[in-house]
Amino acid sequence: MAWISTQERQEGAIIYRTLKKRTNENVAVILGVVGLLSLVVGAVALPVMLGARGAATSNVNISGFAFVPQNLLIEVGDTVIWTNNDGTTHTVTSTDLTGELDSGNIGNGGTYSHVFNAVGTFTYRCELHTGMTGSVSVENVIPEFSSVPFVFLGILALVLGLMVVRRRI
Ligand SMILES: [Cu+2]
Repeated sequence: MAWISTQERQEGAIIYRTLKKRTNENVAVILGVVGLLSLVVGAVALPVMLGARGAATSNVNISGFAFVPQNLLIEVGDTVIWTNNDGTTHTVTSTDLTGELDSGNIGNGGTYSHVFNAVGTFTYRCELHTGMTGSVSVENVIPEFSSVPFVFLGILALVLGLMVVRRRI
């Protein structure tokens, strides 16, 4: 083992403390920057997420004694418009317990529209031609982009940064 003088030992301790302090300063700065950036992304993303998807409209064509498409998948708040393109009168009438759909008679060229505000599968048929059946499946709106992880990450990084600073860098 090499002999180390007291002076060298003190110098070594000072260098060590300085390096540690600099490292902590850098870590705090990086965490602070990550935190602020994440909060900015989160703040920008939130309104984008909320406004990204307005209610949509889907169409069902009543043609050739059939609902086309027969099974429709939509999201909550969407509107469905049935248009009767047959020469014959048809109806859009619920066959499930919800009774959600009750168009009455729809003549040639007539339409029936309905807004779906509940999640679930809604089955229906034409009361005049009961072999004509269809369904509308309504699912929850899936956010295309969530700001939640960014806000979470931002707060976490800022808190960690503050903890590093608090430890007297
Ligand atoms: Cu019919």
